Amino acid sequence: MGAGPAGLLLAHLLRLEGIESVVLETRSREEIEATLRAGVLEQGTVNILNETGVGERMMREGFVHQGIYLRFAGATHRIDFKELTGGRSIMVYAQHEVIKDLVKARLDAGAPLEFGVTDVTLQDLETAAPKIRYRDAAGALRELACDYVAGCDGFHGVSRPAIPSRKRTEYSRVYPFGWFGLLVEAPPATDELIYAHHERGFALVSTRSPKIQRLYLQCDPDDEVKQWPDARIWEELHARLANREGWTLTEGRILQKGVVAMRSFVVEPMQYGRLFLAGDAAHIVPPTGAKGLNLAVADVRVLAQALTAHYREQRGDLLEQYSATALRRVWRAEHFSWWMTSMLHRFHDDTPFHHRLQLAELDFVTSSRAKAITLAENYVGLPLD
Ligand code: RFL
Ligand code: PHB
Repeated sequence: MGAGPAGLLLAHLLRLEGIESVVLETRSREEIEATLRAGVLEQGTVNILNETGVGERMMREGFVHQGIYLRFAGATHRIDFKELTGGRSIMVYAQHEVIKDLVKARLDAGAPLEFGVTDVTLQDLETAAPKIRYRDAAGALRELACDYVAGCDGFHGVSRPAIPSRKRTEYSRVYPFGWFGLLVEAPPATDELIYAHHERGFALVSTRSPKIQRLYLQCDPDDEVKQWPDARIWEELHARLANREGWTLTEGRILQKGVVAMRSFVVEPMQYGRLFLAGDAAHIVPPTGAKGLNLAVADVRVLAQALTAHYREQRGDLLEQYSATALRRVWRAEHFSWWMTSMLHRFHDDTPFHHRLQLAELDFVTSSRAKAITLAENYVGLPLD
């Protein structure tokens, strides 16, 4: 269920093991290939895409970054991933490009992937013969008889609610701010991402290509795009990214604007009968740590290994352990994302005391090697095994 990174990659990994699956997606191919979301891939994510034959365009068009910048109190400090983690780095390559690569690989292989399905319901999940009922793009009613159902249908999908509420526990935190995301036609302003702490709120400078840059500004979660005319956007960005080093942001034509809500969320367990949840269907992180897509990839890697052990070796133990195995990494990423978010954003109830605590934390992260390693290890991604 779902042709996001989780569903498409799971289907790809299973196909390479000779395990059949059908991918169902409510949206159209055009829509999923055009939705702007994540941009940062961990080393482990990059390795999986390369090892399974879908990394070629990423290696050609993506950017390898060996660090990030933290900017606060008008000064810029580099966190050197390569040096702090023994040579690990990240790849800046847009999520919708990963989606395009995975969709193409699946269609080229002639494997089933249906777009535009509607009225999806899950049946008999607690039995050995679960079913998915849906309407296909032509409007015909269909029923799929399955061995297993992978709920990779994102935070607003039908999989998680298909688990009876008494059988699941949900943990959640909604932040009192959002991110205003922009796509700008301009050359890169920086060689690596800049995460900026400022009393007017957080700002982030990321990139997409030599001609297109991705910028984010902390905003009110209820803000609408019309409240942010271009002049206000540039004024805020320049103020929040101000520095004493002579660096300036390159302005350009704004191609796209949108508001992103910020939340932390986990459901436990990530399994009910023959339904296994993966990715945003099971957990959400605020984007500050760039972990969401990478967690989806880590989940489906564990799930693909467990399903492979089941079909190849008739071993059920890995499937039984799936939720516990995945949740250990999920909670680590939840903590990291919450910590980055808390350190870098302005909160409603901010007091001068709280602001000084954030600066003390940022000062420590950029002066203590141990603390810098903690950030770097988490950002590049902990080992997958
Ligand atoms: P997705 O990508 O939401 O895909 C779920 C798919 O399921 C479909 N669907 C259904 N299909 C069938 N039946 C149904 N009933 C269905 N209901 C829904 C949906 O149409 C959709 O196509 O979930 P998935 O695969 O778990 O992937 C998760 C990631 O998309 C997400 O975690 C990241 O985008 C989060 N994220 C980031 N993650 C990173 O690792 N690095 C980043 O730099 C990063 N930056 C971001 C982000 C998310 C952002 N937004 C917009 C929340 C930046 C932003 C601004
Ligand atoms: C992005 O480029 O979209 C991006 C980068 C880093 C983040 C979140 C999003 O933490």
